[in-house]
Amino acid sequence: MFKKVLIANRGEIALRIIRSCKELNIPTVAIHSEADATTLYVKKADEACLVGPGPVAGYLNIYRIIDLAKQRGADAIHPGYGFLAENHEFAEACLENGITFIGPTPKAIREMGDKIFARQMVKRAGVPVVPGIDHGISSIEEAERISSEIGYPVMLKASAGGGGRGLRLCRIPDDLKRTYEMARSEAMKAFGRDDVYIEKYIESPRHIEFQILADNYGNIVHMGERDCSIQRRHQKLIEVAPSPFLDPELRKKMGDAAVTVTRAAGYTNAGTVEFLVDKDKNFYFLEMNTRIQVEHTITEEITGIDIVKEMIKIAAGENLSFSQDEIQISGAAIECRINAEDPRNNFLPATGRLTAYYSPGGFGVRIDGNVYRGYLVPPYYDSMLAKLTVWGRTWDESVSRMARSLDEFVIRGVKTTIPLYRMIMRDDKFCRGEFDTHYIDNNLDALVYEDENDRLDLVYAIATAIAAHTHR
Ligand code: MV4
Repeated sequence: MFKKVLIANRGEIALRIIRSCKELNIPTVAIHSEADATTLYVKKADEACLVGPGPVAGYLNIYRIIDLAKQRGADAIHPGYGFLAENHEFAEACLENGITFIGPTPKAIREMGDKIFARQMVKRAGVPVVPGIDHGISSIEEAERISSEIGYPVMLKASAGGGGRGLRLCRIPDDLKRTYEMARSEAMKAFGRDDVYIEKYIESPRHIEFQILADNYGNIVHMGERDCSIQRRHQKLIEVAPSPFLDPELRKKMGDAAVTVTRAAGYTNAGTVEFLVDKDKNFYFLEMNTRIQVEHTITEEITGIDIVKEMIKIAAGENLSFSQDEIQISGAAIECRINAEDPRNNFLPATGRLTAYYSPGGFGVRIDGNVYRGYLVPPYYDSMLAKLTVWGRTWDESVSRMARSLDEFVIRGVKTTIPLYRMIMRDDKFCRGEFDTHYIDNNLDALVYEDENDRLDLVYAIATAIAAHTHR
């Protein structure tokens, strides 16, 4: 096992990784910016070092991070999600410096980051992909010819994109004309590569992904699926497991397909195989994520398996300690991402100090966070304050438990997504498990609520006015 693990990340996922390391008796090194210096994960790690410069660049500074690992005697690095997690050059640099990267091989990261390559590979393995072309497009004429063959609407995608970046929906040939060059130059700016491809557009799909674990000896299991359809602008908000939309037969077929993809890719460690599922329950491979994901907690709750711990054990060269038959899906889990955002103002991110923070608890309730009363929400990072995950014996019990937990949750000082989620847990369509990727856009206006923070703002405004008019 490793002597020491450096965590190349911040916030809740850094704390999440520290917790698994503690249970494995592995000392940890946290890295942090100046803005993060006094936050919880830094205190909970055994050692901490400042990585400059600035609030973000340090977390992306490959050679500085590897240097710190060497200085502190860390023989492994966990990248978390975001930042360097899917950077194959970082994984490679770790290896070259004799440090184990806790994740897949650089080759797997690079290959899965190339969406055209992944599509070809998956198709060869016999797993369905969305109807489309399997090579890059080289001209607008070719794009038009292929789109009319596939049939509109189509989606223009950047090969280096993913997670919703570099996408263009084209309903008519004119859309393609207008966006083709723009899509290419945007892809070049964002990813340094401008190859694009085209797929048939799947209307109102569900986004269903399978969690995978694979050791270095060819043992591969899936841990069931997560339904991540409830999102806005490709930011997931609520995830559930298992998906209310899958029956046992489809679950088996998709789980087998996810394992097939993993095997064909020669993939190791933890990963996620994403699918789109259409109204007629056809499923199509979308992409493979080569990292631990934010929403991994719901899979842990329904399987009882600590995914981060498994990642560390696999990276240390251990065999998977369970087979597919030994993974039992039990009950249902829901995760709500508690974001500092105002859903009634276009999900505008909020910054400021948390003047009150009281997190829910009780049976089946789990909080993964890095905030507390007095925490200053900085403007530099994503707006997720905490993840609230609940488990219940049934879907209905987990919905009631999430509603109850959200009612207990108190956060004051910044606007959050909590009031919106309270409404969603009481929405008939959600409660019946009837939602697709358009749920938030289609229902936001109907999900009206009063934010207790607004009432408090009024109280403070009146108090300030009274104070200003009081003669001393
Ligand atoms: C699609 C699609 C419909 N048809 N591809 C968005 C995330 C990225 N991984 C791919 N995405 C989509 N690809 C075809 N051929 C619809 C989406 C999509 C979507 C997918 C999952 C979750 C939310 C979404 C929201 C809008 C579009």
